Amino acid sequence: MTKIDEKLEPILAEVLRRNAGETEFHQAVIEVLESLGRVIAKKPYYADHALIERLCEPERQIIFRVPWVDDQGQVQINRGFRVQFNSALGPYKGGLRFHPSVNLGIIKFLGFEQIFKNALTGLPIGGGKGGSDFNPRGRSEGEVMRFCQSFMTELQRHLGEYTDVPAGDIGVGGREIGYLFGQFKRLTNRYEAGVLTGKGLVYGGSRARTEATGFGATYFVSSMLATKGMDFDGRKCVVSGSGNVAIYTIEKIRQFGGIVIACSDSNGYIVDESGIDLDLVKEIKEIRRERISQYARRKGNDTHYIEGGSIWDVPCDVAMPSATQNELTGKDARALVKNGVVAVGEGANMPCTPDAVREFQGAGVLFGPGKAANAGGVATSALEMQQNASRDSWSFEKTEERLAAIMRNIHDTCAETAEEYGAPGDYVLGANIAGFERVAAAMTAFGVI
Ligand code: NDP
Ligand code: 2IT
Repeated sequence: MTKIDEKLEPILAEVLRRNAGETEFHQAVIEVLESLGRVIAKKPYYADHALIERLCEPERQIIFRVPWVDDQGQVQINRGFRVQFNSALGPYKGGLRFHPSVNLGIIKFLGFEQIFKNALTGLPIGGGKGGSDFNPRGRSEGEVMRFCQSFMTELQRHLGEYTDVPAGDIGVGGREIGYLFGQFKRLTNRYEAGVLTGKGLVYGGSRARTEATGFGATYFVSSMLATKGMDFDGRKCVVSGSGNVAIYTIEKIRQFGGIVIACSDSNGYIVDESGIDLDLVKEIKEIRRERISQYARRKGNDTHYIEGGSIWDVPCDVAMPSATQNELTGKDARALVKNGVVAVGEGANMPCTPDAVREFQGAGVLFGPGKAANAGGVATSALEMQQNASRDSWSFEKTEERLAAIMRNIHDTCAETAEEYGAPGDYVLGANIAGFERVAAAMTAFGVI
């Protein structure tokens, strides 16, 4: 187990004490602090003026009531969150998650990760995250719309293209962004397109934003494979989830010649040895909003649906966890290693437990952490902001080219930083340190704020 540097121990103790019970937030902070020992050994001034303590404390945390009326006329109450974590590099930027599991600790872990991820993109965006414990599953169009309107009625006073720019995450896709933008525009009487990203193409969205996270994660893994003289061609891949990130990961892997044989949702997973039929997944998930079990029912014969169980028991060369945090445990990692996995790229945020990451790194498996591997989504959000600011709209090709270049750059920066700090091949360390150094340099310039 990596040890926290003794200078950082009291900082961690204070984070744990002050944010009691927020286990995912603790997990995210511990991972970053484990990497920072090497930075402050070389550049001790980054520990001055309580810089690291300030980095671990959000600049602002907003929690609000979201009342709305369901189709039966009953009043429902949810809780809304926005954690504006760090604005050293630009306006707070990060998604909104609507899922019943959402609580302050989860939003804080996501916001904290977002600081370093956004810094790695090299684009001018700070870190934030928000969401609600609202469960969109089984809700009608009208209920989702009324919820989004009520949520934005409060949130709008905290947003702005130079202040805070939300986007989607779990449970928030194009439909929800449309309702949120509509309500923002109505309440403020401003067509401020740069206040949200992930918008529809007809009202200021960017081409390739929908695809960006999955495409970007696949580019990142492709760069990792290339360092070992390997590529995706002919390789068996497993991608967990079947939402936005998973779908476009599957699409890009297929374009690169790989074969995705399994994907999942929170109920179970499907295995299709002949390669997942992506059009069918898109129809089931994006249009009909049904369960992934429908895939096996519709496809028949050679396809299996396994209720519960672990998708990581399916032997593969490349694994891309793209559903949610802590979905891949140490036991799952051991199964993957035993079955010969060569690369793991985190499409989701923190999907691998610390135990799992240790297993992969110990076994010499190429491991791309989420804050680097899945940064293509937020990077393309920043490109959407750029297009909005210049009232321009780029082609798909131009936008994807920019995305591919950004992902290559993130890969190389992580690899070079890991090398510079004496841990070649450790993308976790490389990502944490490279992200930190950018944010820390700006925070230092601003003095104590
Ligand atoms: P979606 O809502 O589109 O899809 C989420 C998928 O993950 C669904 O298949 C869902 O299954 C599954 N899932 C969600 N929660 C759980 C859970 N508790 N247990 C098991 N499966 C679960 O979300 P996205 O694809 O946008 O997000 C997936 C991950 O990628 C998240 O970690 C998100 O933070 C991260 N991410 C997203 C980005 C984006 O641009 N959208 C950018 C970078 C990272 P079910 O339908 O059964 O709930
Ligand atoms: O986790 C993430 O990076 C996202 N959900 C995307 C955030 C964004 O602002 O595009």
